This record gives sequence, structure tokens and C-alpha cells, in this order.
Amino acid sequence: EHKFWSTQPVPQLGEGPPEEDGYIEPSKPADEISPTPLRLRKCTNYYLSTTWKTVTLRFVSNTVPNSYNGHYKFLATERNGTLEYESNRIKNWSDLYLEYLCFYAFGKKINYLCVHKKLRSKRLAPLLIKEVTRQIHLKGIFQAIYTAGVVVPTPVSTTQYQHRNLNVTKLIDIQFSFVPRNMTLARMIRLNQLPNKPQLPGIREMTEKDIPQVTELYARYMERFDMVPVMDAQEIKHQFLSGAGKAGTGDKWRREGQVVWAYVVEDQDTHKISDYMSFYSLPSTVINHPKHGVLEAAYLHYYASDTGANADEDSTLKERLQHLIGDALIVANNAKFDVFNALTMMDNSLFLKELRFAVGNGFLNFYLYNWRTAPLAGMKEENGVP
Ligand code: YNC
Ligand code: MG
Repeated sequence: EHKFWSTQPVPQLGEGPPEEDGYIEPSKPADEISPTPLRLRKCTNYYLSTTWKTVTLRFVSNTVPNSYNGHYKFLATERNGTLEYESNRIKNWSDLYLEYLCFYAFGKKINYLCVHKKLRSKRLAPLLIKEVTRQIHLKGIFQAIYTAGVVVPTPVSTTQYQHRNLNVTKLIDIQFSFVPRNMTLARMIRLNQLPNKPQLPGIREMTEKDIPQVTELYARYMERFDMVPVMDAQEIKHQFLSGAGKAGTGDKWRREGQVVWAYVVEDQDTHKISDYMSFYSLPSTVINHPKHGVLEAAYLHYYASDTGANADEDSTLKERLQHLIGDALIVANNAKFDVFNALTMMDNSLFLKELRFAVGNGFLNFYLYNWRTAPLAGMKEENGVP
């Protein structure tokens, strides 16, 4: 069934949980890893370049070259926001499609896999995956974590998208949302209305000075979960403070080109940071709409709270997170995002329903390469995970 994935060191479908966590194949000694890139081949009408090129990516803005639209569903990762090529490296986007395809690996994070529309279903994806695997092996890394909407062998966790309408009128206009029966547009707008500024006392934008405290709080809070990224201060800085935008003229909330938005709650007396929340901007193209070209979507990123996080019972934490993520909605709404997206993961079951998120139709599967472990427990709530 899975001609490619059945050959890879990943748990195969139906294998069941392992007796012990561990690698599937041992790490290869350096002299057993091929130093030569995989050969590219002729592909119907298109001749692929005979060489692979590594391109440098730069975090710049949300601007996406027009010609790229429609080829890639989305142009950014859960982590890094939108990227653009350095113009002195690559002159022409169409060269890029045909010569290099796209597969970007940053150290051990696999960010995107993308093949030009005209080259789909020609088994190029396995070639790209094998080549990036070779390159990563050369760096001495033999395990990877990645996510995809598609189901391949074998998810370690499956999450579902949830959407919170901000700009109701526009979302209905572009048919992202619908007015349910027994509801009117006016009532829907009213129900989704938000206060005009964040409500938690002491909430403010995160700055570089907050990095040590946020790093500690991150580590503490993430102990609640079974699989988490380990992040040092430098990684925290990258995840929370990358891609700062410019303050818009006149409107202090709107930030042209800002990718990550991060806020902390600081106690006014002790200056301790008790909470943080963040989201990132990842716009989508709206195809063939007379009025709207772009859907401005915000995606929930990391958050944490000290309030109630260590209690056996979740009710204190629940209340706190409802306020904290509620403030994220307010900030995003002020910044003119149209929709706020989140996944059924972490502690999200404690606030999704209360904050009027609706179940979406997309899924995001989490995968491990060359590592066996039991599937992760889903969200606590009964309707959390499909
Ligand atoms: C995918 N997204 O199942 P089988 S996510 C993994 N992730 O193989 P063809 C995928 N595998 O089932 P197409 C996959 N999509 O026969 C397809 N596959 O064993 C598998 N979309 O290849 C698929 N980006 O070339 C099948 O497919 C085989 O022409 C079919 O190309 C696929 O970034 C794709 O959604 C995704 O550009 C490139 O549809 C194309 O359809 C496309 O015939 C739009 O391939 C953009 C898009 C995917 C976003 C992502 C994470 C990728 C992770 C890849 C796996 C990394 C493994 C770890 C490597 C490091 C190891 C170490 C150490
Ligand atoms: Mg293909």
C-alpha cells in the first residue's frame, strides 16, 4: 500500500505499541553514509537539474511572490512563520520549482516538503525525503520529528484543527464559515465579539529581557505533556521573538510583516512572569474571490501558566487559560486577523469550547522517523481527539 513508507524505518501500520521505546535501525557509521546526492531523473516533460542546490532562507515578511501562490498550500511552518528566499541567491521562482523542488531542513526540523503542481504524483516526494535523510545522516542525526496533514505510517499523535472566527463577515463572504440554521449573521457577529483590549492584569508584550523567565516557565509547564520540544534560551528567543514587524501607522495593533506575537503576564510587585501566550501569523491565499485575496490566520503557538498548573485538579488552570488565550484572541482581533486556529493538543481542551472555537475539517498528524514509542494519549476531554 505504501510503496515508499513500507521501506522506511518507521513503525508500520497496525504494528501496535512497542514493548520498549527505541530506534528502529541503528545509527550508521559515517563511512556507511553515501557522500553523493541522489541522482535526479528526467520527469516526463520536465528535465530536472542534475544537481541539488541548498538555498538560504531568511525570515522576512509575509509577502509571498505571486507566482508561488497555488503551488503550495501554505508557506510557513508551525514554528517559523513565513519565509522568503534571499533574492541574490535565486533569481527566478520558476527555476526554483523545476530545478530544486523544495525541501528544507533546518538542522533536525523538517519544515516543508513541496513539489511543483505539474510534477505531482510522480514519486518525487520519496526522492526528496531520501535525499534530505541522507543529508541529515551526514550531520550525525538519525531521528526526526515531522507533521503532515496526510496519513502515512504511522502517526504518534493525531490532532484536529479548531477555528475561532474573528472577522465573521469576511469568513462568511469567502465561505470559510457558514451561518448555521437557527442563527442570523447579526447574532453570530455579536456572539463572537471581543473586548477591545487584553484583560489580564499585568499582560504585556514579551521582550528579550523576559527570555530567562520564559525559558524556565516553558520547561516547567511542558512537564505536563508526554512529548515536548526541549528548548534552551536561544531556541526560546527564536520561537517567541523572531520576525518582529513594524508598527503600523495609526493603528498600534496591526504590525506589517510580524510573524510571531508573544505576550507575558508580569506581577507588578515581584516582576515574576506567571504566564505567557503566543501565536504566529500564517496567511492563506483566497482563490478566485472578487473582494478578498488573503485570509489572515493566526495560529496558537506556545503558552504556559503557573496558575494551577501543578494542582491535581484542572479547574484553576482552566479558568486561567480561558483568560490567557482569551487575551490572545483579543490581540489577534485587534491586529486584524480574520481567524484564530488551534489544534486539539496540550491543554487546549480546557478552553477551546468556552472561547467559541469550532471543530475544523483538517487534521495534523505527528510522526517520528526511526523511533518507536507508544502513541501519545489524546486530550483529556472526551471529544478532544478523533
Ligand atoms: C507528506 N506530506 O504517502 P507511499 S508536510 C510524508 N509527508 O508514499 P509523490 C508524504 N509523506 O504512501 P506528490 C507526504 N505527501 O506510497 C506524500 N507523501 O509510501 C508520500 N503538496 O510521492 C506518499 N506539503 O511524489 C507516497 O507525491 C509518496 O507528488 C508519493 O508529492 C507530495 O512538510 C507533496 O502539502 C507533499 O507539494 C510534495 O503533494 C506534494 O503528491 C505537495 O507521488 C503541497 O510520498 C504542499 C504540502 C507537505 C507538508 C511537511 C513535512 C514533510 C515530512 C516528510 C518526511 C520526513 C521524514 C524524515 C526525514 C529525516 C530523517 C532523518 C534522520
Ligand atoms: Mg511527484
